[in-house]
Order: sequence, then structure tokens, then C-alpha cells
Amino acid sequence: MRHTSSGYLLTFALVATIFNVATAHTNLFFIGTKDAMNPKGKYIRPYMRNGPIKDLNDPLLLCRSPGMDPKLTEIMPVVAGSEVVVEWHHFNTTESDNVISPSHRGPCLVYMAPLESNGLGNSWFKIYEQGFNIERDMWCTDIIRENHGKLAVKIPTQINNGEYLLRTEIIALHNAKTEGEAQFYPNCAQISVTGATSGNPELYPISGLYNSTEPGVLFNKHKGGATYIIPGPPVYAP
Ligand SMILES: [Cu+2]
Repeated sequence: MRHTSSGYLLTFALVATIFNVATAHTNLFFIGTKDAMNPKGKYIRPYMRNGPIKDLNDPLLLCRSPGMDPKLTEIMPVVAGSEVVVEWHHFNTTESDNVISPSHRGPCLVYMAPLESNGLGNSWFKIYEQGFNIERDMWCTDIIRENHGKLAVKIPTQINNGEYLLRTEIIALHNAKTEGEAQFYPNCAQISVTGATSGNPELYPISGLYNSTEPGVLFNKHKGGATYIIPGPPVYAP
């Protein structure tokens, strides 16, 4: 059977599109502690899709959630200074789930904001970041895949007690050499912190926090992870 070259191209594009849909993306499924994870979605703001946000002005960059009413989501009690464990998956929790496509390499970042802000305005501080590990030649995404989707994050002690949004974010850099093609995968959980000693972290907005041409967002993966600069403010570490 004879095909025109454009027919081949069309078929190739179609297959590539299906392949992408089937092998991309991720969402935060669980939050808990080292001892026990909570049921799927508990304490996590509802989400509709596992695809990325690419437009830095998209309001979904906040939490990738259609439901921004805090009352839709329960609030997980957390003691300051302890670790919460967050767990991403691609489609499901079977052994064969790849957490996120191996092609989707990049950093993980975690932020907190007082729940009463609902994440709007200057309300966020960064509590965790992991980019590229030179000794292990692994990005944070490689490490969470190795850990079956899990990442442990310490809640700071020098903050005020109260209710917070906990925003997890993966940035997939596989296409990020083109402006506007870095892929952001944010999710938000709701936590209530006790046992903190008070503190005064500097607060930043999510909208406008990243710039489409800064080196942590516009990045050619072939330069290698060792040169990578994680975007956003420094981790709050009093
Ligand atoms: Cu994807």
C-alpha cells in the first residue's frame, strides 16, 4: 500500500499525540506521614486533570484545582518540625504506574501559605526544593519515581500555628528549551500546624513568581542538571 509522505506525517503525529497522552502527566494522590498515608485525595484540593500548566498567568498555576473553596477539603493536623509525606502518581497506584513519565525530568518544590489567604496575593513561602543531584545523576522526579511517588518534607518550626495550604510542584523540563513549554504540575493540600514557635517568613505571590525566560524555567536539558537553578525564592530556613 502506498502512502503519501503527508499521510505518514499525519499518522505519526496522531500516534505521537496518543503516546503523549498515555505517558505523560502526574497528580498528587496522597498526603500522610512516614507511618501512615491517608486515603486517596483526602486533605488534597480536588483536581480535574493530570496535565500540566504552561501559562504562568493561568490561575490554575496555584493549585491546578477547579475547587478553590477551602471547605471542599478536609484539613490534616500536622506537628511543626515533623515530616509530611506526599505521593504522586500518573494514573493509579498499581506497581506498573510510573508516577510520572521518565521523560518528565525536573525539580520538586513545596510551598506553604496561610489558608485564609486562599493562596492569593503575597502569601507563599518555600519550605522545600530539590533540583538535580549531581552524585546520583538524578533529578527530583527520578528520585520520587524511585520512591514510588513519595517525597518527605519537613514542616518548619519557626512559623505561626494555624491552617495552611501546602502546595507541591513538579516542573518537567523536557521541552523547556522553548519559552512557554516548561510544564508545571502543582497541587495543594490543606494542613493545620500546631507546636510551632512563631516566625515571620517573607511571603511571595504564585502569580508572577516565575518568569518565562528565567534560567529555571527556560532550560535546555542537554546542558545537564548540574547547571540548573531552581526558580522561586530561597527555602525559608531561619
Ligand atoms: Cu506530561
